[in-house]
Amino acid sequence: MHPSLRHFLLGLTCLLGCLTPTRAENVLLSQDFNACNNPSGWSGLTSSISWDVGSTIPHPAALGSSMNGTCFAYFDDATLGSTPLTNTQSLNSPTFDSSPYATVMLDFDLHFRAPDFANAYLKVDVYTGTAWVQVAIYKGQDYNGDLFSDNVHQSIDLSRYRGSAMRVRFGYNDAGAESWWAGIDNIKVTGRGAINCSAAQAIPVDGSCESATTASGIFNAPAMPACTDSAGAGVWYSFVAPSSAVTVRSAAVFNDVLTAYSGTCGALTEIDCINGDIYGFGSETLYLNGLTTGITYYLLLSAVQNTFGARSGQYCLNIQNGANIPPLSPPANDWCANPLPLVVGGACLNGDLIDATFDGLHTTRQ
Ligand SMILES: [Ca+2]
Ligand SMILES: [Ca+2]
Ligand SMILES: [Ca+2]
Repeated sequence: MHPSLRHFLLGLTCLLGCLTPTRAENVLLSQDFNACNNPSGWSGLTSSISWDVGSTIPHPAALGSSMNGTCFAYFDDATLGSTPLTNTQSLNSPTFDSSPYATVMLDFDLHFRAPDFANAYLKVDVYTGTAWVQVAIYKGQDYNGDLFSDNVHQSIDLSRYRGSAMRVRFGYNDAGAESWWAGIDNIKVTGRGAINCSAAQAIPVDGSCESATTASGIFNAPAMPACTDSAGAGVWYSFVAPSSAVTVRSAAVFNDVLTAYSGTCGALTEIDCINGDIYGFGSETLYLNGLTTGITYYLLLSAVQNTFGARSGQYCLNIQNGANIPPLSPPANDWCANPLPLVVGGACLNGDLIDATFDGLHTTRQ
């Protein structure tokens, strides 16, 4: 069997095993409002007609309900009455740096009551460093009921807007009416999959499969890896060698390439690289030997760009202690000397090709 088939099967196994992967996160912004005051760095909480922080809101129709019993940020348009808001009232986050990460996610819990006022809305914007861009809007229905205890978790991909001066804001607009209210809690922005060596994510050896999504068009490496002539969508990881040998395995929706480096980010030395599955049907496995125990090494997972298929996307990566993990386990009839007998007229014979080796003989017609 061609080695690429084995890689494919191993990759498929990894993908299946990656259904509950780890998502080692870098927390770029986190706010739960549990201090019950205006958090440092946030704006839009200081005027009489603004967002506020509390464990419930003043208006009696809210029945003293809370999102989860802790303080949260809210806009209480019911208490403000029928006077229209002059502008969308925004709750603004401080600035954070999301530029080193391929995957940037915004998570928060949302309550929004507005079914009687179809044009009232709550929107979420992100600041790219040069402009505000709307990434979500909620209007025309409750999220997810009348009371603050009726709230929903939201997860929004901000990756395409990454930048060194990112901000998020939550804007409330009453559509010129006496509308209801909105609540926000547990705001978190996380980054995964470093696009620069300097932000490389440290992953444990013998840990779970590390999963994220690469960024199309971004490849920051000192040189083209030796085993390919095409590379993009690179993400960086680091690990500390537990012994002289480890096995690195990746599986991706794109044609992946694995490259290992020693040294430091400013002075990297490529020590090995693999693109054994050159068409990207399966996965890659990189066996590293001759490592120094206790030393940090770097890994670059990148995508071939000049063949068919995806140029970027989701992947899973893990490292195991020891070389050649798992060892080959070919079927009993791997070699011509140990054939399984086929009986003419007999039952269908079942088997598999997993870990079978190639004898080197080709058929004359293909
Ligand atoms: Ca809270
Ligand atoms: Ca109003
Ligand atoms: Ca490949």
